[in-house]
Amino acid sequence: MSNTTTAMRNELPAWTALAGHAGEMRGVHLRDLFRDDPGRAERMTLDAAGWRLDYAKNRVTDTTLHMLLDLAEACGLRTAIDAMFTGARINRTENRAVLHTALRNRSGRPVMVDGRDVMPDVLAVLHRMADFARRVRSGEWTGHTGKRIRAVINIGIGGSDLGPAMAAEALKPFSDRALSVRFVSNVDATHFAEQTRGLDPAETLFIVASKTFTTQETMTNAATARAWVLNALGDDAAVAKHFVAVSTNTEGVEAFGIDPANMFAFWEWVGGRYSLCSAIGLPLMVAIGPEHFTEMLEGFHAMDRHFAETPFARNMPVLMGLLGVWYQNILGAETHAVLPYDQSLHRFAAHLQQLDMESNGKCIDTRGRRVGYHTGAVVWGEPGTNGQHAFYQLIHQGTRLIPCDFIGFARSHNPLGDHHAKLTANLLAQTEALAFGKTAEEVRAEGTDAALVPHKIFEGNRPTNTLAAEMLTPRTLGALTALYEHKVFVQGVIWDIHSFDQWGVQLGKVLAARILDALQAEAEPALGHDGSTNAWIRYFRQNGN
Ligand code: G6Q
Repeated sequence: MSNTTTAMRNELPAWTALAGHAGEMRGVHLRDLFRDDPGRAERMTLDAAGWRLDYAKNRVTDTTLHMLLDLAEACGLRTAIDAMFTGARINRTENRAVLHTALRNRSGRPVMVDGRDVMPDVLAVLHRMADFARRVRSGEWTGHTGKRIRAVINIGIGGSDLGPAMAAEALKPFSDRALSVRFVSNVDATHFAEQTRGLDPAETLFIVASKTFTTQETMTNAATARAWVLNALGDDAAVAKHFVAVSTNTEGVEAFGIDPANMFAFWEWVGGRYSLCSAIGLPLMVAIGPEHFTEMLEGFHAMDRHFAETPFARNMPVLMGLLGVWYQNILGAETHAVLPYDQSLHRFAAHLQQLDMESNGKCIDTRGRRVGYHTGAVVWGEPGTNGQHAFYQLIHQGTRLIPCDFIGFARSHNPLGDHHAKLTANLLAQTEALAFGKTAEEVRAEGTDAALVPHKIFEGNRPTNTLAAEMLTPRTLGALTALYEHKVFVQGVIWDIHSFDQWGVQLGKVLAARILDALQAEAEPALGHDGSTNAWIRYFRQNGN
């Protein structure tokens, strides 16, 4: 991220002005804002890449928005956006460009990294992926014994799992139902055992997806998968027909025994959590077909263009990012809920958790200083209406401020009876109730017993964004995912942190090694951990299998 000043972000005049403005906004209720300003809803609604965002039900005035836009300017957001799109090495702690936008660049224009256009490579891999996906889907690609492939299992974790797993669920209506596309990520053998239960190895193809091809979980699951196939088929040559790889590490792929001819490449400038449009999307392409995958890329690209070209005051990712800063940094919120009113998006919050929390879960600014303010929010959510019967109580009447994004669609893929009207009615009713609440007078007017009145009051003034598109399609899913990617980028710039590294994840990858040795040692090992960890190692050694 670029740094325009040596002041820490919360010392910028634009930031301190917002903190002062928060005092003026205390006591201002969304009821007042809507009553005093009939044009508010219309003014605070905008359309981009097939999506409509209504941000009128936020605790902001035009003044608040101007001040947030001033903060964006003061933090150099325009320069930062341009730097990302033009291939500058903005991932400075890893000295890499950040170019997931090149993966879905449909403009025909080159994207240069170190003086070289990356687009020919990007398009060549997409072409190979499409050829492979067609062959698997048509039955031309068979297993070792000549049987048709009926199940495709992606083995990968984190960024090599969550994006395609989320999208494969979201786009089920577009998928070939004769082909089962599954995902194994956890090193817990139960995941592998359950996902392969009932499958015939002769009809199963594995995609081993790992940027580094060294990740413990993925390598363990891949070795187990290879043994599962070879035990059944009894011939090492079967690997060629039952395993393909997605990686940046050709040597690692070869060492595993997969022919590099069956490897789909991507590049160091694609971050794991931003890799859905790269070869990491292969299981999704196999599920929905190359044409639908291309439509998804077009949706991503449309939102990329909107983000890169639209003035900030009408820029959807910029506004959503700034509203998040307002709540997390100025009004004291700690979490952010994402609530899709669509069952197919049931893994969307999980994908966003990684995207947002891995990117912006940082406490050191770009100058190496401990920040004096909060950064990434805790992101969470479940599809409505299920959440309404669970945790919404706390959002309505709890003590915490929880900004929420409500996501809905005008049309359902399953227009059964009045299900969809009821689903939509619930979405709208929730945002209305959260904003406007119910006053003591209204509760009393219902004839409520005086002792119960306080319990039945809803304060309201609980902020929400409402996002809607006509239908959940590859295109709208692409645009929605890009919207959140760019929102996360905006916030990273405002917080002056490195959004594209993940040292905490890297730490996790090495931490377990020493304990694994102790757990597996034949003789009683000398334990050099703290007392608690040593005791647990002994417990698992004594009681485990
Ligand atoms: C994503 C992270 C992380 C990564 C996984 C898998 O941005 O870097 O979640 O995707 O750790 O890594 P590999 O793809 O290298 O196996």
